[in-house]
Amino acid sequence: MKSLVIAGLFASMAVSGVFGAEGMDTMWGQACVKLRARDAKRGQLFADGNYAMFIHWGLYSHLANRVNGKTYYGIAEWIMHERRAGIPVAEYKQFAEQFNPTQFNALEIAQLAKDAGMKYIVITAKHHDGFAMYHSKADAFNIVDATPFKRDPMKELAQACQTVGIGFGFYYSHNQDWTFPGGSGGPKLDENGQPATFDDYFEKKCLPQVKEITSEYGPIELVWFDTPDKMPKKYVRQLVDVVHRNQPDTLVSSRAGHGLGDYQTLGDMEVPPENVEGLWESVDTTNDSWGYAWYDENWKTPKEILKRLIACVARGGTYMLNIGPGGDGSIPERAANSLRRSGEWIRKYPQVVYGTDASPWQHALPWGDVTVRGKKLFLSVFAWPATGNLYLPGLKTHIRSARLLHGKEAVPIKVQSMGGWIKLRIPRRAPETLVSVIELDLVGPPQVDAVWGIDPDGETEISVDFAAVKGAVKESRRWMEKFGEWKRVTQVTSWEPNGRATWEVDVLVPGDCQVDLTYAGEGRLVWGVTVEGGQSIRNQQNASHNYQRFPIGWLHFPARGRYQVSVRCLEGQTQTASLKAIRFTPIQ
Ligand code: FHN
Repeated sequence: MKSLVIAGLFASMAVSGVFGAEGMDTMWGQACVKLRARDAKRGQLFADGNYAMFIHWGLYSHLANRVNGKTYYGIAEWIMHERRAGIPVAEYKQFAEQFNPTQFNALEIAQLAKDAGMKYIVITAKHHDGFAMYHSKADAFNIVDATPFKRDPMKELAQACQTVGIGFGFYYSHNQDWTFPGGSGGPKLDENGQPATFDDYFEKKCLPQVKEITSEYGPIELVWFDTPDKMPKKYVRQLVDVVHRNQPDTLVSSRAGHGLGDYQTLGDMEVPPENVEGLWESVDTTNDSWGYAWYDENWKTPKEILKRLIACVARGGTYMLNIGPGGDGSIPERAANSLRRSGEWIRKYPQVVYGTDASPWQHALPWGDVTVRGKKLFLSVFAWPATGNLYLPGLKTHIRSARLLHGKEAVPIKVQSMGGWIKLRIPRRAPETLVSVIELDLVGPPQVDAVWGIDPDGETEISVDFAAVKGAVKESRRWMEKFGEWKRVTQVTSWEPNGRATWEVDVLVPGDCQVDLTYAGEGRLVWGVTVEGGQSIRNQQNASHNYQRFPIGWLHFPARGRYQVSVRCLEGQTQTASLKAIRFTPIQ
């Protein structure tokens, strides 16, 4: 259903390093990709299945982020790297002798993905540590030749995916290989003490292995290359050609590098605030790490999984959610439970997720999000208003009918049009504990005025992504919360004396609103908020190095209609003050 005409240019705002840009994101490569008409068949995978399972599983899973009794916090598959435990190559390789994942059960994993509502699995054939999780003839550092396990779990999983009827694909670290001489980050000398080049690694290991994974495991939906960094284009070209030659219907991730991928992968763990054009995916994980970390119990709840999945689908993309099986091959039970529970919901409301188009509002709404199928809108309500009203701003197309869904049952609900808004009369209690769904049947394809409306009954938070900025700098910023755990925001910073961020908002119910600002900064800051042609307020509040919400005061909207609301940073360390969002809460 999604358009295959790709613009594919990733928003190229500056990536600033206020908290210390740690560089890993720069390894993701040029994200600009263009799906060509001849690739339309490949693009179909994303059009039909917006949800997939990512699996990081390797020798690192056996270490689980603990070496010699010391725990390392961050993404566990990097444990051997010098920025983590710094395990010498020979020592790391020896761990293979202890790696015996006897609890691995391919059918159980494939069935879990299916129960979760996922349409295909992408698993690490080889991560940066160079250890192949399949039987590679090109290099003996693999799970069949180097461990007591002796089985090829990738053969078993490829088969299991066919059995349960989902797709299968491989992750392959093509540039970084920390154990093979000449690989990026790998030993500089070969086994004979001779200097090793990237070409050696490429010819002896990388290219033959990519040939293996694309020719010995049946049909592959996707090959997910990662962190191309400075890998020369000629190598990437060869790999992409091999994939397409061996598997003409296979998609290649943009992290192949040099714009040679078929579709765009956003930054790790990134759910974009605005619709993104073209064919894209977001990759995320069920806790904080990709690979198994013994301490990591920070699981996403079933509701959080659904919110992030629906947000990606509503922004026009695909969501791939990771699990990290343990060193024994078992799936962490809490991850499995969250996936199953969210999967039950998807089975009840498949029309919300699969084969849908992006929200015509282009962004989330205060209470949830919207997906589209032809003339039908699906309103996924994450925060059910207890007032009995749900407000929808800016819908211009006439509604033929509105129904509150409860599985296969549907209860008609009343619709009232007022001042360009729709008011839906809903029960005070949500029918679903996770996410309730309202279906709107329209007389034609949805036409929407995508201006932000201030919800009369709840909180409306609007990020600076949607603000026009003058005399200050709007920039995208990424940082690692823990090693490898990426966060991204858009912020407005470096305020000049007249600098301002301005939002257009639509007000349905006149009156007072509490205004809060979310920002980071230093010391105390004085902020001003002004309604053009109306009231101005100002206040001094503290600041924190991390984004926090602070109350500013009450602001008056005298009548129904459109307003320009501007924020300025008036006093204090205005150069480092970094505004993330404004929030309006009508005073009842
Ligand atoms: O370095 C890898 C990381 O270990 C993990 O595989 C993620 C998944 O997107 N990709 C790289 C960092 O972006």
